[in-house]
Amino acid sequence: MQQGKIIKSISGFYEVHTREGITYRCRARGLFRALGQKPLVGDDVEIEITDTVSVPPEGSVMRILPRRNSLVRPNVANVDQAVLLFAITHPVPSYNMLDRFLILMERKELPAVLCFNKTDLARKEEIEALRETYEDCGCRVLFASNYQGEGIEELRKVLEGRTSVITGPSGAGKSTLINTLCPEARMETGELSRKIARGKNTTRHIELLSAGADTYLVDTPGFTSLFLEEMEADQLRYCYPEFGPYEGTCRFGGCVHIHEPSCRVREAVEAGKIHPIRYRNYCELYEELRTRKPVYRK
Ligand SMILES: Nc1nc2c(ncn2[C@@H]2O[C@H](COP(=O)(O)OP(=O)(O)OP(=O)(O)O)[C@@H](O)[C@H]2O)c(=O)[nH]1
Ligand SMILES: [Mg+2]
Ligand SMILES: [Zn+2]
Repeated sequence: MQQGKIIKSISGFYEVHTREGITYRCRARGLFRALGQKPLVGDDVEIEITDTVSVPPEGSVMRILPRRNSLVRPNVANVDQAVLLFAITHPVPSYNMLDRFLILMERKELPAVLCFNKTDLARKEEIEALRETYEDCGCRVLFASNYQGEGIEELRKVLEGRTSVITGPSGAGKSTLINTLCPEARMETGELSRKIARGKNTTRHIELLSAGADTYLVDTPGFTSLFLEEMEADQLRYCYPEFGPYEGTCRFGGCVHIHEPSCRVREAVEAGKIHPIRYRNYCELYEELRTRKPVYRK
């Protein structure tokens, strides 16, 4: 029996990558269906090797080890963190979208690393503006360039020994980054990738790419919009770690830091202790959540 990780699932077969770096083509043992279990990409599994001569070698998935978590989009198990990759420019990041992303990660309790790419195209002031806006956002902030290699070693350390989903808007450089970090990856980049992401990417296979021992990356198609689902407006404030020190100190209990008098959060914004862009996003998203039409489900 060998332990490995499911890195890909294609029409009834699972590709299982072992510690030795060998990928086995496996069938799941018939028992899973009876147990109501379905192996997922990212699952740690035990396999029995059945054929070492064929190319690729073959085996059977015998047991799924306990799952730590699983995401829906992308449908992957045992994800340790998300890397939110945004270009500093080309395309210019939307602050609003960036906050939505951080909020979603916070809600999923998935640790996030914020990485701004394309430092080679950016002016110093653009970099500093982003650094200042996000320095207290609760997650690590890195700057990188796929083209010049800046920040890539730092990123490698952050990714080492973990499974990370690389996410962010189209054109940020996610696939280029994965091609840089994973020797075997051949992700499509540039215009082509964008066309696919818009077209038939629904049939796209999710796969884990190996970036070293116990290190896996998942590429995702870029998104253009992001909705905050299933969230009450008055919960939003807990997704802004900068507000934390002031929470509970405002004049009114349950202060949502919008219009209430003697609000410590608003005072902190005015005193320059909370970044105004973050606060402005908070107000916009709060309004969006507050006025959202209820969703009726059948
Ligand atoms: N100047 C510069 N361009 C980059 C860098 N990284 C990627 N690019 C370019 O940016 C464009 C988009 O890169 P992709 O890797 O395809 O972006 P993506 O995030 O995978 O985009 P989608 O797949 O559409 O979501 C390509 O033309 C890349 O060559 C970088 O560090 N600097
Ligand atoms: Mg891509
Ligand atoms: Zn307040």
